[in-house]
Amino acid sequence: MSDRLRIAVQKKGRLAEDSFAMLKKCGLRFSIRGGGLLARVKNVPVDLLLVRDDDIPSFVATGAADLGIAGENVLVEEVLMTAGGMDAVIDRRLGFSRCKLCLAADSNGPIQSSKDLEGTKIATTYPGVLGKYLKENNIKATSVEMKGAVELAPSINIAESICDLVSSGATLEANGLAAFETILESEAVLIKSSRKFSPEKQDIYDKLVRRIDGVLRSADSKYIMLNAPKDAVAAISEILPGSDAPTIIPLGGDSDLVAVQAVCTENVFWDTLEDLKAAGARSILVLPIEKMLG
Ligand code: PRT
Ligand code: ZN
Repeated sequence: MSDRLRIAVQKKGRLAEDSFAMLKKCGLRFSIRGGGLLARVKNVPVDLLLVRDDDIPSFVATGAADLGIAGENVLVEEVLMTAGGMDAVIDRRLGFSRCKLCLAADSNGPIQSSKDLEGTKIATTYPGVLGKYLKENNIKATSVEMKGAVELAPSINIAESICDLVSSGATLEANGLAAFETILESEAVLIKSSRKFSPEKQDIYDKLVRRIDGVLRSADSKYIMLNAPKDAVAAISEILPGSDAPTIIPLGGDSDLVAVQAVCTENVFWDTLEDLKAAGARSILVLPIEKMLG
């Protein structure tokens, strides 16, 4: 058995580019070319299995892959649609490919809330998640499974409403539809099974997830540098969002001023900068952080 860690990722589609970008930020060097099923990472013992997103949870569950990157929507759907469930769970949320699975209908039609769904037909590519929602909410409606172009279903009288993924909302709007309920919020997730890795694979996994966590943390983190009078440092430290004790450096020449530097792990907004200025901070710089290893 190979001691290379195998990660199933979407070959082509909405998730693919961001999944590759995330792995590259983790320092993995690889190139995706041609129609190959496997891409070998050059500098780390990892192989990428390039597949359709719907297959990723079952590849992880059966051991064809050690890890997978897929939409939470796909994981939840595949688990619900597999008799007896599936040995695949979320290991980490990855923060990209955010979308919502929504119920939507004609913006001027008779269906304006989930109460109006009783006795109607709902078109979807997510019969598992929709079925669970209907059951839990005790709504008797028929789900009509489609493979795509769900947003067209109401206009061609296949169903009165739809249950589909929404990100910007432009597709719904272009089809005269409006979302009236969100039944699942989704983002890309790292998927794992409960099987134990060999010590070699565990080692590769530990290193990889440490880097993923670093990439996730640095995405929102900023490095703040500013000058301030010594007696304003305590007030300024209070305002810095999500930072540990800042580094205080005396400034040559002017004995009253110090330089304050800190890593902020939460978003730094213009409001925060204005608050810092009001507390006495000057020459405030906010810098992006590329990598972080705790
Ligand atoms: O070929 P393969 O099976 O691998 O890909 P696929 O065609 O099944 O999936 P793909 O590439 O379209 O999407 C992959 C994953 O991206 C999904 O499972 C979600 O987790 C995530 N994602 C994020 C989205 C969207 N946003 C999204 N907007 N997936 C699909 N959409 C579609 C939606 O179905 C609708 O048709 O985009 C349209 C709506 O977009 P807006 O921006 O107009 O609202
Ligand atoms: Zn798919």
